[in-house]
Amino acid sequence: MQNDFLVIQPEVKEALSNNRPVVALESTIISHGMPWPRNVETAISVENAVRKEGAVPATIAIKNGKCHIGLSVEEIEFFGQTKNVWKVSLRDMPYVISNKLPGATTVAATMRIASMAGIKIFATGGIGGVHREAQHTMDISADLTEMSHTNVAVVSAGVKSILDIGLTLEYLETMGIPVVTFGQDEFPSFYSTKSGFNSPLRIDEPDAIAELINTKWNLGLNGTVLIANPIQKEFEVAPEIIESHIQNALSAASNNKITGKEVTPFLLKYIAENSKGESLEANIALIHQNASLAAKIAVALSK
Ligand code: PSU
Ligand code: MN
Repeated sequence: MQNDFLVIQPEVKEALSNNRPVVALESTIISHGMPWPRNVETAISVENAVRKEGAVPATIAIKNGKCHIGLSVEEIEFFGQTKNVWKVSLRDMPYVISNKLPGATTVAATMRIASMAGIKIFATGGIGGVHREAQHTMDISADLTEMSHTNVAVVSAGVKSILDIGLTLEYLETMGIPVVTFGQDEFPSFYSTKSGFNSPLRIDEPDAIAELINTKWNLGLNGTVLIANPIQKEFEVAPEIIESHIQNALSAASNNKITGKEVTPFLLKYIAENSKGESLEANIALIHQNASLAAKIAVALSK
């Protein structure tokens, strides 16, 4: 696919033109989701987790007016260390690109750019969703609307309980997005395998997930399939512990009058800084898990 705004790394380009498996990865998590240097170490080792399963990683970010698909180690360092990198969701893309600003892409923007390049699957940690109190704030992530029409499957660790998990699942249903939990009945909540909500679907094999994705698109149904991959037990953080951090983070956000696109990064940073690194370790572990599962599904999709 030709697009003047895309710069595709040669290895990724070659894989795509030979129908070999490629997994897209986002950059907001690098610039806004984790502290340096763990963010850079994680971004690099997550790419290795994708390779280990036989797929090619394509970390996506915006620089010098172009959408970069596949970053060098130097570029990952740049996005990990530079202050004032934009957090780019869909609505920010035209401004950041036309002004040639550096931008780290959210799930929504990463999916869209991946789709422009012809990548079919994307791995992340947590997706955006319907925030708690959204009935008053209208704070619903553009990740959800993007998932309703862009044909890139998404692997995440479920939905963080900074969001309203029940409302997010309702919204996904409204948007016609199949939600599949890998290997268990309950929908996971990022730090925990539990959320109190049943998953709409459960599938235990990556090949069968690939089959579902292909069937959806072959039917002409546009949009993602959301694959929720539960955190491994050894990295789980008890829901009560996380809930108390979230309550504190929400009060701090309200006291500091945090609104709009700053809300999610503020909450994530607050929780990471106040949970003695426990949440950061969980975060890192599950991004690796998600990248491996996405790579297995990518391999199955390319058969
Ligand atoms: N949730 C997480 N970790 C993240 C994000 C969300 O657990 O890093 C990031 C992702 O890039 C996601 C974005 O796409 O935040 C959502 O931001 P917003 O809620 O402003 O749409
Ligand atoms: Mn928002």
